[in-house]
Amino acid sequence: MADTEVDSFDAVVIGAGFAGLYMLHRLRGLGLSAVVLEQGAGVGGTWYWNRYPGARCDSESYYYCYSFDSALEQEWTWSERYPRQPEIKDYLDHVTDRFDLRRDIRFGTRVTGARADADGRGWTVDTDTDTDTDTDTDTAPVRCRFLITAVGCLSAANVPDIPGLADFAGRWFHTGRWPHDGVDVTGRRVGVVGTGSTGIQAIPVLAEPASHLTVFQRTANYSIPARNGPLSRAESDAYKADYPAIREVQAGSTNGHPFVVNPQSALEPPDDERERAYRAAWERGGLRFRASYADLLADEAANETASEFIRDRIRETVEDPAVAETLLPRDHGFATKRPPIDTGYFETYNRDDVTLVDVRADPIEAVVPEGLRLRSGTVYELDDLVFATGFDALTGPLLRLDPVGPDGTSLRRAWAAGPRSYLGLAVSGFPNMFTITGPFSPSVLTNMPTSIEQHVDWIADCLAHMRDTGADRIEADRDAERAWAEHTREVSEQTLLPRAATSWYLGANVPGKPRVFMPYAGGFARYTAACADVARRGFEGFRLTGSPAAA
Ligand code: N01
Repeated sequence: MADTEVDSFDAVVIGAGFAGLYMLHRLRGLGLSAVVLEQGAGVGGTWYWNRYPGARCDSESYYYCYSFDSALEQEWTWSERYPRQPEIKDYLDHVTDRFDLRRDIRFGTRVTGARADADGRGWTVDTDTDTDTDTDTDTAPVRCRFLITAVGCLSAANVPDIPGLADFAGRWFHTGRWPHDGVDVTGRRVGVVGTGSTGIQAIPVLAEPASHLTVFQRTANYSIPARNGPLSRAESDAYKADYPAIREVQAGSTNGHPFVVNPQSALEPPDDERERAYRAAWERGGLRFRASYADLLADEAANETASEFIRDRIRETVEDPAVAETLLPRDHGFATKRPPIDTGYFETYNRDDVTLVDVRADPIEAVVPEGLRLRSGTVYELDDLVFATGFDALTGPLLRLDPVGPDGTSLRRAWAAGPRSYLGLAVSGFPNMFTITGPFSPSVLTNMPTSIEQHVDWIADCLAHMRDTGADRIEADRDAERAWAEHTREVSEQTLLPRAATSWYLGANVPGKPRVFMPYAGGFARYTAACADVARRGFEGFRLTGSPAAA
């Protein structure tokens, strides 16, 4: 295509994961023209890229899915309690075809920049083709009235800047960019750096074929058994019959999960009764453990009861007391960092061919051709090195796009001291731009599809309102944005969440990143009510203006 040809749309959506697909569906419903630009060769977003061994969702399958179409809910049947990556990808492919979305998605198209028009009424989006596809795609810029980012919160891989990586003689991988044709580690010496949700999922699976697995742990973590298993026909049918009630509980919840939190304090019941409650939650498994008591994330003493219960399970499971001791999390309370769930994680350390290395005590100093060298000089010889080191979360994916507002200010400059956003949906200085699950929205503290649907519906309602009122420019007010940032800070400080010093919620995992607690911790239902209120008041806190030409 000639460089001068520029396609123009009402909306450009960046990313074809859960968010981008549903956004496209809603835009079409409004009669707007739209295109989705997607770097990968297929749909899925997170579930396109994260193909590491053991990749599986920590939310249960019956609610880790869309709720917007009841026929879709009824026709799709999940095979396991927690869906594996390929099954979620299959589900999203099914949704894409069922709603005929594919024809408006440009795969293999990476957005390299976006510039607002001087009047703030449109955007020019620059693209490039990516090597991950052999599709011959358009690299000319694309024009649009509205720019909608659906880039996810955990898509910018964080590979630690360890000296010597380029000289490593073996293979190295980041879990979030796992090769699509898989990696055979049979008979090889594998090292895993990182014990977050990803590492905890991957470690037991990698330990099986590897000749030896060495885990480099900087921060010990809590984990609850997933208790995964096949979903029977009867269980699936029961969920399907119950969907209206399930969705109602999710809508009124703190985390977008269909769990009712026990309103009692963990400090109220006698010790033996609390122990029984924790044991029952441990046996049931999964993230629902957090719902055992109301104040687990609000009161340190309450939290310590759950933290110590889990430490006891680690002591009980891991046979070598010295290894168990190293695995005990002591520098943060349970669930103040995102709690992983697992299948056989702590049990893996009972294998003779698995070694745990405490890199808090003896930090990683360099990658050397034969493996990893610690500060003490000890070298661990490795054939494969796996970085399960997480992401530049929430702000990272948006800063990599680095849109530039009408006055020439880039997002990177606007957010130099940390992100600012109104409702997590829009940024002052960046008119006609919406950020699905942006910083200061509940996003990563919730079941993502639930938050995504709420955001997309809100944006669609906003665009319908603009259409109906003749507005063609919308921008968040700086004052409304400041007030929202202050509210976000206040609600987070009512919890223990900001106290976990190494948390990626705070940006602490990326050297030099400003320390700001980024997700909205006031609860999903409270957030939803705030967004609905803003809309009801005519999109209070936004400046909406009509086109001078149309006036
Ligand atoms: O990443 P993480 P993740 N040297 O940042 C360590 C979601 N998720 O990919 O804690 C040594 O949590 C780091 O140590 P520390 C979920 O929301 C969802 O595991 O910073 N170690 C930590 O142990 C999750 O929370 C599913 O001290 C280094 C680990 O690497 C989020 O993704 C499944 C290091 C990174 O843990 C991120 O999880 C999996 C260094 N230089 C993940 N740098 C679902 O089921 C980092 N670490 C939906």
